Amino acid sequence: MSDDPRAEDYEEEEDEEYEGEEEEEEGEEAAAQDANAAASSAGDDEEVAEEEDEDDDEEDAQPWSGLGRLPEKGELLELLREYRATGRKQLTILLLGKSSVGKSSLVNSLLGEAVVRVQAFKLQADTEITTSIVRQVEVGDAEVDGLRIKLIDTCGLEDPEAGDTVNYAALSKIAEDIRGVPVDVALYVDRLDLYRVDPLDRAIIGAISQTFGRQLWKRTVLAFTHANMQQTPPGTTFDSFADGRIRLLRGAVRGLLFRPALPACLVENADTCPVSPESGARVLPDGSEWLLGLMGEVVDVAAGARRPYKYHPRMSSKPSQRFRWLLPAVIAAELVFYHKFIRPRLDDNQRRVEAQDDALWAARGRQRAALGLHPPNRPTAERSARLEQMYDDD
Ligand SMILES: Nc1nc2c(ncn2[C@@H]2O[C@H](COP(=O)(O)OP(=O)(O)OP(=O)(O)O)[C@@H](O)[C@H]2O)c(=O)[nH]1
Ligand SMILES: [Mg+2]
Repeated sequence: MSDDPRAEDYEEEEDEEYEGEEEEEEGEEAAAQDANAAASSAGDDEEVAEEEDEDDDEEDAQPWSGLGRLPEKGELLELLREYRATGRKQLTILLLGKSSVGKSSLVNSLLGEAVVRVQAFKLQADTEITTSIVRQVEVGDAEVDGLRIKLIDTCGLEDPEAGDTVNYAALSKIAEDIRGVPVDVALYVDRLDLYRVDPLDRAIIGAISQTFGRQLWKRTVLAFTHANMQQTPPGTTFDSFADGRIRLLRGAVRGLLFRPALPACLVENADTCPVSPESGARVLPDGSEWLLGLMGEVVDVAAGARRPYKYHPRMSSKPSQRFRWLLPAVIAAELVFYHKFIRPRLDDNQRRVEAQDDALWAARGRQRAALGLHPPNRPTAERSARLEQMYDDD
C-alpha cells in the first residue's frame, strides 16, 4: 500500500528528470541558508537568537510518558534506535491538512497521550494556529535516550467562514511560526473515506507549495485517517479503494516534472479501531498495524534526507513573480507580433471594406444616372461614423 520512498528517488542526484528543478530548489534552500548567514554576519542578533531558541527545544521537552501505554512500544523504540544511530537527536514532524481530518487526533495517537484538543465541531476562533509538543525518550537505553520527538500540530487550512477558501492568513502564520525550525517530515493528513480531490484540496495543496516551497513535498508522508472502513464502494476492495484514493491525492501534488515520492500510510484514530489479539496494536481491515507503518515511513523519510527542511520566507514563491524578468521580452514579442502580423491584416481588411464601399456607391451612382437622378449623396467617413454611433446608442 505504501511506497518505499527510496524506490522513487527523492534523492535528487538520481532523479534526472527532475534534476534541473531540484537544483533550483536546492539553490533556493541554500539561498535561504545563505540569507540566514548573511543576517548573522550583519549583526541581526535578535533574529538569529530567536532562531537558535527555536532550534533548541530541550527546555520544553518533557518525558514521553505515553510511550509506555503504546502496545507498539518495543517496535517503535527499535525504529527510533535506528534513527538515532544516524546521529540525529530530534525527530520533528509537521502536520498539515484541512480542518477536522484528524491532525490533532493523530498527534494524540502517535504520542499515546491526549495532549492536543480534539473537537468534532470547531469554531475558527477557538483554533490555535500551531501547537508544538516535544517529548523526550527516557527508557533507560543509552542508544535511544535523549531523542526528542517534536510534533507540530496546525489548524485546518481552509477558511470556512470565507466560503471554503484557503486560509492564507493561517498558512502565513504557520510559516512564520516554523521559520528556522528544522522539520524532518511533514505529514499531509486527509481522510481515506472520501472519493475525490476537490478544487479546495487542490487550492490548499497549491498554497502549501507556494508558501513553503515545493521541496516540502519531498519530505512529506501522506496520512489517510478514518481508515477502518468496513465497507468500500461496490466493485472495490479495501486495498483497491485505498490505492485509488492515494493515487488521486498524489496526482494532485505531482506535476509533469515534479515527482516527489509521497509515501502514504493509513491511520485510524478512533478508539473503536480493532486491535491485534497477539500484539494489542491497532489494526486496519487489511490486517496491518497502522502506527508502526506510519512511523516506519516517517523515520525512512527523515533519515533519508540530507538535512531537515527549514522554512525561510525566500522559499515562498508567487508564480506571477517568478518569471518577472521575462516580462519585457514578452511585451516586445507581442508588439512585434502585432506590427508584423495583426496590423497588416487589419489594414488589408480595412482596404477591402473601403473598396467594397466604393464599388457599392459607384453602382448606386450608375443606377441613379440611368434613371436621370442626381448622383447619390455619399456621407463622409466622419458622418457615417456618427450615424453608426447613433444607431448603436438606440
Ligand atoms: N472515526 C474516526 N474519527 C476520527 C479520526 N480522526 C479524527 N476523528 C474525529 O474527527 C474529529 C476531528 O478530529 P481532529 O483531530 O480535531 O481534527 P483536526 O484535523 O485536528 O481538525 P482542526 O484542528 O480543526 O484542523 C473528531 O471528532 C475526531 O474524533 C479517525 O481516524 N477515525
Ligand atoms: Mg486540530
